[in-house]
Amino acid sequence: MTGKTDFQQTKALDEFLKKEEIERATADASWALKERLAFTPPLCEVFKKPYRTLENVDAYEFHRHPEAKKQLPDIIDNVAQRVVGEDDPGGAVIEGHRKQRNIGIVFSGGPAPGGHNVIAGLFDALTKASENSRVFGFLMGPDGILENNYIEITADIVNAYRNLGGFGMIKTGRTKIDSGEKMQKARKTCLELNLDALVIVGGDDSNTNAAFLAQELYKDGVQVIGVPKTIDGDIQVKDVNGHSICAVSFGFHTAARAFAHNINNLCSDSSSDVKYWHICKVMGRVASHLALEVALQVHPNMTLIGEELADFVDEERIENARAEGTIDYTAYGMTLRQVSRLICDGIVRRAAVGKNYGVIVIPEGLLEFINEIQVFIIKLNTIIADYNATHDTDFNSHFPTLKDKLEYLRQLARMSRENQSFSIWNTRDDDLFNVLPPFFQEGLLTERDSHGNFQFSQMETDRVVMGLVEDYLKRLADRGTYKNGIKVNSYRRTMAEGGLDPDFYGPAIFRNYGAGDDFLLVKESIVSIKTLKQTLVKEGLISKSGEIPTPVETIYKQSVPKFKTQYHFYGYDGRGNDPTWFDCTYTYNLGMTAFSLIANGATGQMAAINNLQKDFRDWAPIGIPIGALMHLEERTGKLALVMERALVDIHSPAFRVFAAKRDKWLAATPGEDCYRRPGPIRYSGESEDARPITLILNDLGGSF
Ligand code: FBP
Repeated sequence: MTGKTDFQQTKALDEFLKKEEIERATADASWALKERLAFTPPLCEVFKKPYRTLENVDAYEFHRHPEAKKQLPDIIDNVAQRVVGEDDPGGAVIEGHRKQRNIGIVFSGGPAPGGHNVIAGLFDALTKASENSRVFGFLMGPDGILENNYIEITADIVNAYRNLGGFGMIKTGRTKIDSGEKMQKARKTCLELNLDALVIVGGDDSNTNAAFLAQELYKDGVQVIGVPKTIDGDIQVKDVNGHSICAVSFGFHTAARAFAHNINNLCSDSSSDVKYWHICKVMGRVASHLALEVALQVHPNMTLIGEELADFVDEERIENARAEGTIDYTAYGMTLRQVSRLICDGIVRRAAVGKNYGVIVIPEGLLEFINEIQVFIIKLNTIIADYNATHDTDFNSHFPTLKDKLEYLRQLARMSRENQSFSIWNTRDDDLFNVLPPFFQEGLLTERDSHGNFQFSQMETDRVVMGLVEDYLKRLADRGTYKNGIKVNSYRRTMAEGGLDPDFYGPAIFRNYGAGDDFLLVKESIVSIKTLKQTLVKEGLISKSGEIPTPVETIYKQSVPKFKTQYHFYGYDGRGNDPTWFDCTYTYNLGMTAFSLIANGATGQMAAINNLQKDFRDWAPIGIPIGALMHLEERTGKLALVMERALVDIHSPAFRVFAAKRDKWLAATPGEDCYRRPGPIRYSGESEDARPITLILNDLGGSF
């Protein structure tokens, strides 16, 4: 009790809150924020000149898909165009720069660190060239274009978001402009706003959209430029001869560094507390680029790379089939069971040297690379898409519970039995599907995104895999092969403290006693107190009615591993992180590149920076023809023309280095783990992490 009235107390608090120190300590704008806003990313050389032209790069060759030629006739012959800095390029180019323009910009898909700097780069370049030009930011992603919902981007708005993560300035969305009706709505908005150009900042699907919009708006004279965004890092462009034109999309480096920093913290905790296996699911809808980069940054004990699992060939099965004169198609690609065995092997090996803890990185898109699951995904994609195309309600609203969905699938299976021409879901599929755990079934039946993609981020990939791991570890424990190694000194001390001779019991209890190893392994036949006693009796160390000596029982109990896990998901946090120096600089120059392409009349091009894998001095802004990157892919159950995604190349130097080092990083040997501290994200200053390690390694080339 203070003896003061409520009124007096409130007044005193009000006075207290007015103190300058309190205002400063609790202000929304932190020092870190102020510093970030004040940072100016360096410019590529070409942007230091007053004007820019475009120079065709004939050295980059592309294979243009016949379907793309048909659907994108006005932009398909575009070639790669390098941006060149000019002091005095002549009238037309100067005019092109100074022209007063209206440019629209939109974010599409998941946020990726650096997006605001694309806007800043575009805004700065545009308003410097012609101060009355205007930039319109479409709100909530492509929906903003369809609904003509936008804000005019001013210097104050840009200045409030420089070098900051997220897409907060204009938000984002996943709507795809994929129908004639939506195209017309988009066209209407562009014409109403009198847009000269539209910049679409997005992933493979959004850049696909950019190409189709460029085609649609070609005759209206509205230029459309794409910008390669996605933390997944799967926009990597090479020409037909393997020349790297765009090494990675923006946002990848920051997300990977954010995940790496946090996962390294887990490595510290795990190797201090020595009782948990930390299971880290890392984003990346399909490709495992983020998982690979995290592995190179942190050296966790195990990292799965989906692309490698898909490439696996079970030689033994092939041989057996060959002997029988048949082909075993199931021998290609790893099964979920085999993946779980691989993880178990690492866990068992580490336990044997006293390390019953560790960190495992599992890529979010792993299941895409597991054959058996892939078949389900494709079939269910088609079933859901067909349902949505022919009914007035969507699949998930009509069948809200798992029971309803399973019943619908059962009906389809019955139909296939009665009518041979209907075969998308047969009774064998139904039987196999019903063996899966309910949460996994639920995951496979979750709503697809608006592009018809399976939403791996909603799927508990890690739990699916680790469920099998836990089951198998139990079996290995029963077989006596999964044991904690006991340090020789610790064994000797425990026995001596109990007044027992270690050498008397050692050979009976351990399979490697006296072999000179640092860790002793209890015999495989000893899997319980009962079997321990049977062994001691058999070896004549105690009588049938005798008691197991307490120190021996203590040692046995220490050898029984308790497998305890903690699950973590690294995705949205890294996606929203403030960008690294690499991404701040990359994106600011991307915005400038987009303007240079527009000022020189380009359309249907993706703004990119060549040589990202090299030192900043070598970075070279470039326009890449999007139409030339298209191929046919299954989407919502049909073949569609889309920009090709890049998967992890398991023959690349980055992957080969990882594969060569992973056994060391498993650290299934006595001694310290090999964890690497990548440190927190920086946005200024040079460091070895100034660009992704994957890019550094791939640039070194090498054939092995
Ligand atoms: P983009 O390809 O749109 O950049 O998004 C990538 C991603 O972050 C994936 O890694 C992840 O699978 C997905 O978005 C998550 O999507 P959502 O935002 O719909 O949860």
